[in-house]
Amino acid sequence: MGHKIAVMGATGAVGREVLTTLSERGFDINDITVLASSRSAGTQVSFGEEGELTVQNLANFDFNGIDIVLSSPGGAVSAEYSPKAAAAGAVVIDNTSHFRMDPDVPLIVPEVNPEALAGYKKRNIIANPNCSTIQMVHVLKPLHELGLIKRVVVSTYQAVSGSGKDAMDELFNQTRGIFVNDPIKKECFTKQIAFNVIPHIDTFMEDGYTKEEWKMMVETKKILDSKIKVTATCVRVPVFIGHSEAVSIEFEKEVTVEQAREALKDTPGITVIDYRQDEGYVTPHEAQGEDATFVSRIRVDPTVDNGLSLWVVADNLRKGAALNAVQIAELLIKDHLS
Ligand code: A2P
Ligand code: 11C
Repeated sequence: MGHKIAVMGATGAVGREVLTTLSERGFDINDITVLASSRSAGTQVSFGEEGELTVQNLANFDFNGIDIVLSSPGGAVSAEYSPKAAAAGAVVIDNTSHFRMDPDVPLIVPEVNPEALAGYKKRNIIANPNCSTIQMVHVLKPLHELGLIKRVVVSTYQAVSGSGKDAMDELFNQTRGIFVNDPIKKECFTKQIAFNVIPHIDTFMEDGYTKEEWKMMVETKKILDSKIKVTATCVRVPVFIGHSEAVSIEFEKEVTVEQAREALKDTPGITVIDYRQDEGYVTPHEAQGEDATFVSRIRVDPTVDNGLSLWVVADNLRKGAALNAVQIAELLIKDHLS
């Protein structure tokens, strides 16, 4: 038995993490194909203990016979190839923003809305939410069940890996360049990212929000509850891996800090580390390489009725991308493909 898997964008920051996650979780694989652009066709990527896999050119690949495609080659490439893979009979789990708001494509965080997965048959495509949305809705879900969330105000501190492998190189090269007095090159980011923060992720929209901020608003509604209002400010910070979020939540009913803490502790995949003392909270440095969504700094927001504020950190390449996608694949197999 086992499943025939293709990983699209396998040489990228998320694609490599998908391979690591599949291997670490002992995913039931019969055959695995790794796909990327013609630039890297013929090169190798490592796959756990199993060794190296040779990258194939996505443009020439025939998806017939593939059961599941895990896709992270960027929105434009996914827009072209995910429907082709789906038409050939594969179920595509897409990590780009391209299909997320399509009403015929479920947008899934397994701990939050697993029931929505059944809708995948309309297009054979399932969307993985934006990384900053995933970790937030993971935390909001048990709190919504406690007190009905009305409004969320979130500020993010997002790692450069959210923008891909070239962006990670840009942070490294700028940081090094500043020490050795080399010229600063800006390719992935509009401003210098080394020793700086940039309040601009993805493109600007007409209303002044960025698309990253818009994604947090609309994806939260699609995944959790269309009545929840979200306002977001998304900021890129000079961290390689791990997105952090300062989240203030306004509820219909009172939710105490103790109730929130207990509900979060009981939620699969969430780890609460909240000691109100030096080092009694999680930073991206500790979250890197971990599967959990971490919650710290839970406290009352006294500026609204029924308000709580908290700090959320997760590895954006794992729970924010690869892990969530692999969890969706596991759920798909358990509930629909076996
Ligand atoms: P390649 O390494 O050959 O460029 P990241 O998000 O980290 O930048 O990674 C993007 C991933 O998507 C890489 O695996 C990249 O492959 C792949 N990719 C980018 N453009 C294409 C394309 N036109 N066809 C297939 N894969 C692509
Ligand atoms: C970032 N959240 O940190 C983005 C990356 O919509 O899939 C994911 C972009 C997306 O830059």
